[in-house]
Amino acid sequence: MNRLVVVANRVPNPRERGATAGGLAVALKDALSRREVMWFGWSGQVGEATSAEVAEVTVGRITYATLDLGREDYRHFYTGFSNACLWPTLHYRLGLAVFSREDHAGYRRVNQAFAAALAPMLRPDDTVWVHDFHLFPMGAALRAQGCRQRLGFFLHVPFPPHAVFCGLPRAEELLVDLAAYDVIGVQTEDDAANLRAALAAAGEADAAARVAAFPIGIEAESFTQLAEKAMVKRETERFRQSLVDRALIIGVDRLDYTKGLPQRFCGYGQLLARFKAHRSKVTYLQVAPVSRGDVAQYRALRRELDEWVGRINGQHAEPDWAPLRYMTRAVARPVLAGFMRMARVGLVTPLRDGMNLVAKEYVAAQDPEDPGVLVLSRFAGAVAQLPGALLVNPLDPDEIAEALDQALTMRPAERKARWEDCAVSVFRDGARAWCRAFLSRLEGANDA
Ligand code: ADQ
Repeated sequence: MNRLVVVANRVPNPRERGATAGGLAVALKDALSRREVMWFGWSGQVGEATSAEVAEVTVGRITYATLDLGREDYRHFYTGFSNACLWPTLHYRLGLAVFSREDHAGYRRVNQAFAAALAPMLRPDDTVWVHDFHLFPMGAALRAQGCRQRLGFFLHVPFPPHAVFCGLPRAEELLVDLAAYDVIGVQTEDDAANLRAALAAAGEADAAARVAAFPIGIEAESFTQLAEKAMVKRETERFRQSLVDRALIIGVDRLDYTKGLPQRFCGYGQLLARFKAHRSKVTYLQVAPVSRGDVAQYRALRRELDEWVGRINGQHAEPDWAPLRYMTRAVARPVLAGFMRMARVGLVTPLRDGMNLVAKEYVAAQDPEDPGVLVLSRFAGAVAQLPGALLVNPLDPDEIAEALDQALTMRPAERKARWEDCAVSVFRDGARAWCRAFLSRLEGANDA
């Protein structure tokens, strides 16, 4: 089988495997176990200047090929254009986007540098799979280097309606860049329709035909096992004891403004204010490790959340009960899986989300005989695969409160039926199916 070259902004640390690995490494596990793979991208290190030499480490059949980013490139490419401009735009939040020509130039420069470093390493029959919004121009930059390999692209985040996207300065350039790929994958049919319309408007009607939705999944069976194993861990037992029979609501997110955390806290406050029977009977644990702390909006969000936590606990706590427990430290995945299994409610309310794998992980973590209820934002890509969830508009705190009340008081038979409706797709359309569907489209593409 020919080699697969995965290009992503961050390359995982070769030492982090198995239960500790997260994100893309889990999603790609099937491909990584079946064929020779080169994983190419940023090392996660920042130095004086972006490295001219690629560092290579080979573990088994996987080669990790990385570059360090220079301080200026990190600031303009990563923090600036990728995180402060593209991220909000793609999540429909044009008003939060901060554009500067320096950032934009840095973004293009790093994509060029990555392509120039990768091109000489490619074999003629490699399949190249580029991931996410940091690397829109990578395919076009590789083509400019003379690369004729199959090039696929997958966008992990939403693609907004054209009227939003074209508000971004130089948006059309990115669409022309995308046309260099043989397959352009997105998470949902809505994203696909939006991207097709944008490509057509940019005069790239041919490329519009190469857009398809490939909803990403999780490795559900392994997550269930992780959750089961966690039940006998000391951390789980300690946590269970601390709840003293109170129902648990759990939220697990990166600390990001797309995840709707202030709105969620507000909704929980409404539950305590309006449905008084739950007072002293429920505990909400929110785990939200700090991410992108060097972007101003993320620092502001952190302060806002600190205030919310103080307000809710201040207003509703009893001497022997704190309604909201909030952690900005990371919790290890194997421990988190157990917390999810213990939770009567999984609360997932992003304002926009490409997919949201936490929602699927919550379903996989449940005990099928006594499952909890998923309360899910209608604006998460995962909605299409989770028909048993209670859907909410995250901007309406009363709707969140009502859904929480419904979940907390739901009879076991309904909980089970709803969970089964969600479990079908979570277990069937997993990471492996996603990976295979994308690669078979890409590898079939040039053979046709
Ligand atoms: P994220 O925005 O990071 O991902 P999400 O899909 O919810 O969002 O999570 C990805 C992974 O990170 C999951 O395995 C999850 O368990 C883990 N994670 C999230 N919060 C965590 C926490 N507090 N502690 C430990 N682990 C945590 C982007 C897009 C999503 C898309 C994914 C995959 O924004 O829309 O679903 O990529 O394509």
